Amino acid sequence: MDHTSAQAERVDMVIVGAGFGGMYATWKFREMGLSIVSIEEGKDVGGVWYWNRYPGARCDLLSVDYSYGFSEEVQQEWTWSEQFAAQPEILAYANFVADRLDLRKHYRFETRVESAKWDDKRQLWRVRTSDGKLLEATYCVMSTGPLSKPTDPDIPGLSRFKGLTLRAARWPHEEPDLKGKRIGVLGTGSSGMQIIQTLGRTECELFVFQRTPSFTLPMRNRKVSDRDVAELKANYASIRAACKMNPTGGARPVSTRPFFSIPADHRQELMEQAWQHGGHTFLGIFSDLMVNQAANDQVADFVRDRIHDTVNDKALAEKLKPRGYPIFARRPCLDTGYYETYNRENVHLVDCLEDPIVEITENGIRTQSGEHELDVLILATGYDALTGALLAFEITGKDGVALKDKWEGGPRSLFGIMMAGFPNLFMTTGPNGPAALANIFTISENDVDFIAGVIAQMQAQGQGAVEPSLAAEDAWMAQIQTLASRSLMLKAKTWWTGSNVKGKPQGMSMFTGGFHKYREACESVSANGYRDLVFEPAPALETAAR
Ligand code: N01
Repeated sequence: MDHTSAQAERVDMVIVGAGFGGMYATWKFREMGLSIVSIEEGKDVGGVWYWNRYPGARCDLLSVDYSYGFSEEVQQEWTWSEQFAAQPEILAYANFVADRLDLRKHYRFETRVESAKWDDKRQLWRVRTSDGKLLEATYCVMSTGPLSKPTDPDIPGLSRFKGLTLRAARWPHEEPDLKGKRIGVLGTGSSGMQIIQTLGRTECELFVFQRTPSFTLPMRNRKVSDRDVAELKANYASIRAACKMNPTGGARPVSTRPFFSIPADHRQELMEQAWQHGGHTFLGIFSDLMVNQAANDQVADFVRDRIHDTVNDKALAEKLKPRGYPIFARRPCLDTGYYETYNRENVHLVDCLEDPIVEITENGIRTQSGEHELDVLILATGYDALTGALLAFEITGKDGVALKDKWEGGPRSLFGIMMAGFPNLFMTTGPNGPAALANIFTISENDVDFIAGVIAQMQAQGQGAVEPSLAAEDAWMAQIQTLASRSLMLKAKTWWTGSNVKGKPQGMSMFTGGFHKYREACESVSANGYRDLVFEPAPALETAAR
């Protein structure tokens, strides 16, 4: 059914997503006085944490980082119980924020955006949703998240399996009964590892189908003491300020010392200490791990030695050791006893490099050596990341140009926030910002604040449309490419570079220069009077109508 404009609902802004980016956008733009409709496919807030409720789901960023800094009420009233929070606690936090800031009233849940089309004459977006409605909005903010479109593996026969198929990224809200079952886990990235180390300790037979072994570091999670909480709450302002200056956008310190500038015995000591300390500390002890292959090799050897020490069966330890790509060129995982899990008799590794998967059958998975019978198949096979959710519906900009055509060779934008040819359309944690390489909360707050600055500028000057100049977008993309060409990240096959999805443009689209440099680049746009953006005055009629 087509809609005329008379049937459309006119608002200032449509926001897509009820993850942490979308929730902050909803609060911020409401506080600016804009009328808002926020759209979310899930039944409630939480984004990725609403969907990912698989056994052992837990964030591997420190809780202090994985939380908002914009609201003093929220950060003072909420108390994290663990250093690294589990999914139920993160989801409870999302619900707490939604209640405390009264965000739910702006949301239409269980609703998808089906298309968004720019009307250049009227300077607005026409947004069609799955409930058959048409919204007309001056601005659109896409907070669709870098990891929200899960992918199934391209293995023949997936639909033939007669047992229970579960997806990490779409885990049922009613807990399935897995006790005593033969369970196959496909995928050994962050999701798969958490599932394996959790289910491996339960009463079941667990078969891990591993293609590429991942590097993982010990999380060494602990409860947050009352003293820690008091200290944290007293120092939030300075912690948040420090996060903004940090390449990771988080509280973890990052060294400026290159690996080989430190004497060999001291390097070893630093690695031992970081290993014992746990978390991502290890990532921050040398400054050049992602640009110096020789340094990277030595750190990778240190971690491989720990696998050797932990796994009793030394032949099995060899199979679990990641090789052939630099450590940290794939997203590093944090684990709690992952390798120890393989010392249990009920946990079996199927090395799919040595014994490749041929097909999924009615009864399980057939590898070259034979069939592995299963009652349950868990897919932890990752995401069409960074661009997948944005390309899942039609977005059409100026002159009828579709986003999928603009991004045919890979995503292009200014900061992952705005695109030439797509006026008044904004993204948060978009594919050309630091997205997956820095703290998602710090990036989201930065991006929403940047957008708010642009809109305030438009309002002050009576502008109706804004987009970045093509020159500014090109310059930003060139910077991304230059930085990426120096990084070891391109040496691994990973969702960071799009190589996990068939037919997807390959390459590093994210800004690898660190959150602090990204923030400075964003801030320079307002500091130079928004010269990098092209504004169009508002049409007289639309201005008068509002
Ligand atoms: O996905 P992944 P994920 N046959 O893409 C395997 C965040 N996250 O959901 O590498 C066999 O990392 C694939 O094998 P290979 C975090 O940013 C965070 O685990 O292609 N295997 C790989 O092992 C993370 O990086 C948290 O050889 C197949 C796995 O599936 C991101 O989400 C927790 C296959 C996919 O791993 C994604 O993590 C969870 C096939 N045909 C997620 N196809 C925390 O905060 C795919 N695989 C802790």
